[in-house]
Amino acid sequence: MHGNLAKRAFRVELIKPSHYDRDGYVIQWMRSTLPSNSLASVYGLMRECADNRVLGPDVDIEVEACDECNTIVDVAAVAKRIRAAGGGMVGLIGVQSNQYPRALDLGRKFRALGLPVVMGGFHVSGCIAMLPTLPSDLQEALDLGIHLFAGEAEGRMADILRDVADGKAKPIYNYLSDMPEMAAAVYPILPREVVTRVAGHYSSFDAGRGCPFQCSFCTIINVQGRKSRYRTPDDVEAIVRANAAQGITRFFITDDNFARNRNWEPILDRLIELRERDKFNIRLLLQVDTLCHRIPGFIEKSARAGCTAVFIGLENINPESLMGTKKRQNKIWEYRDMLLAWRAQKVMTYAGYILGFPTDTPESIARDIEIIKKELPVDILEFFYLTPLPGSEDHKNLTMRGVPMDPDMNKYDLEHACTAHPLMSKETWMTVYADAWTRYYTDAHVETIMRRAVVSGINRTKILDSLTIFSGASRIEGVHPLQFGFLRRKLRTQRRSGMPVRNPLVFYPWRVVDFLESSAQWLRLVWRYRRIMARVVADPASRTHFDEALRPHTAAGETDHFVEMFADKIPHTHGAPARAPAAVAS
Ligand code: B12
Ligand code: SF4
Repeated sequence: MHGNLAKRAFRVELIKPSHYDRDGYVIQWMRSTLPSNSLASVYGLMRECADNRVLGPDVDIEVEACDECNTIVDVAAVAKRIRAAGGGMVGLIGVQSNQYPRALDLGRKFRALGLPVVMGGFHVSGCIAMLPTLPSDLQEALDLGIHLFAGEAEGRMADILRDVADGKAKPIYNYLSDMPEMAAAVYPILPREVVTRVAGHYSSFDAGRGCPFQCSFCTIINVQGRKSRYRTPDDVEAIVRANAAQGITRFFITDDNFARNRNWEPILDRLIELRERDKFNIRLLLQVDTLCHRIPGFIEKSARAGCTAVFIGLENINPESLMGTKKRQNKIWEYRDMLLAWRAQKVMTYAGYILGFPTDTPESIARDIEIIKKELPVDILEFFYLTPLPGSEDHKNLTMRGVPMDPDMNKYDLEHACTAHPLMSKETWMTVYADAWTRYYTDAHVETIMRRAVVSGINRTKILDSLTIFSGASRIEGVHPLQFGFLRRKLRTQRRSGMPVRNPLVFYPWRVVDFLESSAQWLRLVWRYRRIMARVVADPASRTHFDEALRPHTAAGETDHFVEMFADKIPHTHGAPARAPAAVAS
């Protein structure tokens, strides 16, 4: 068709940067455990530009995507491919604050080779949305000639590509005040060879953006807004069909709060249809809030649509802490019923728990974790430091007040103390964080979780794998389970700028010992947990297992220990239980 035209190519290399571990090596694996939806979103947009030949009928736009969490970035090879095509650009995709130093290191290398670089993601968007002036790290990128993109790229990508191809790209593209509609927007997609680098072959899409709540530690509401924007059931069906055509039917729906997606029901109805009528073997991972059980039919339909696991923003069980961060929607007296509702549908629950609220002390945290173990039927608990993430109200307030915060963005991964705590020293806070994993994942409690899973009919392999990963990732690999993968890679030459590349004679022996030590620890953990599971499965009592956490609160006349514990801290809001404070609160 275009036979008479002299063909040219423009090559777009999309890289989702990872970040550095404490030794300065890039955190990357043979297989990562979670997909990058930012990468899928930008890839989808670039593919559309390629299909529409936005640089002219004679220009083939070639697009390649890589997630650095599971793929090594070879800077020289990328540059060679772009040069061989006759031109192109590097896109640094979905760069979070903790990934910013790594993104800048990569950007610096590509700029030194004379390639155009465009960077987008939450660090750029969050800083530009919330701070009165450009922070020095963003200025550093501009000084290197990196172009910054703030806001959402749906409907904007063609303009950017044309600007870059014409050598007229602007230093900053700021679309923060103009959020695109999501209905009929181009959807996230990745080629099969990129998806299969994620264990379990999970792909992803966001069924909507925006959250109505106002948590002060959250960046999302300041970048994507508080109004619910959502995809249509037709779009969601198109996403499922496009992925299924390449053999992918597992999805992480990345809405921060799918329960507040105003279109949740038609979307789930369509997924149910695809599953039950058209026999697509859909599996879903969702993120929801603690009030989702109040939405009639939400949990049941999620399960019918293929949901096998949910991430829930529990955050804390102390009402004082929740109020302090404006997380007013979290009603602790409803946590158990909410968790039981998911359990009734055989859905596994992961709950995030934040450590370091202003009133937290080592004693209160230890007490609260013990309460959770006894009172809440949650499967997996994951811990985070309360962190002033750039883009959040907390970060803005601390910046305006001149409160010191750690200048190293690599640490803003929710696994480091980035600012002072009013009651705990940094060292104490760090000990509390490390202890939290040990305190929750005791063998005794792991066994209880397995017994609860067996009696509730939750998939045993899934619970065993999740317990192993969440129990071991932080303690063995020194990374949060959300950043975990299988078979850690550490490249001698890919070290953080400013840290010396070690001599091979020093590096390789160190790495061998390092690898053997962690492998031995993993083998021990896997073996131990498998034995516990075998014991639980063989025990007939497991099939009738019952404990306090499995008792519904709604049972008439039951004493609610969990609520009593915090009775004096529960605000008198609508629907809150009015109870006398516990006589002794230890
Ligand atoms: C899904 C998700 C994950 C997934 C997958 C990561 C991913 N990025 O897809 C997982 C579970 C792995 C994850 C992990 C973490 N996450 Co996360 N994650 C999200 C979540 C909920 C959705 C991401 C998404 O798909 N957004 C939709 C896309 C389309 O938006 P986007 O990334 O901004 O991209 C758009 C624009 O920015 C722009 N754009 C982006 N890049 C580029 C590049 C170019 C060249 C151009 C032109 C445009 C462009 O175009 C895109 C389309 O509009 C966000 C919150 C949110 N609502 O975004 C948090 C979020 C990004 N995560 C966050 C954090 C802190 C983390 C963790 C560090 C901590 C944690 N344990 O949760 C880890 C880090 C580990 C890791 N390796 O990523 C923070 C980052 C805040 C910040 N200032 O850095 C966020 C904002 C949530 C929050 N708590 O505030 N996360
Ligand atoms: S519920 Fe989640 S997404 Fe919504 S404001 Fe709070 S932290 Fe942000």
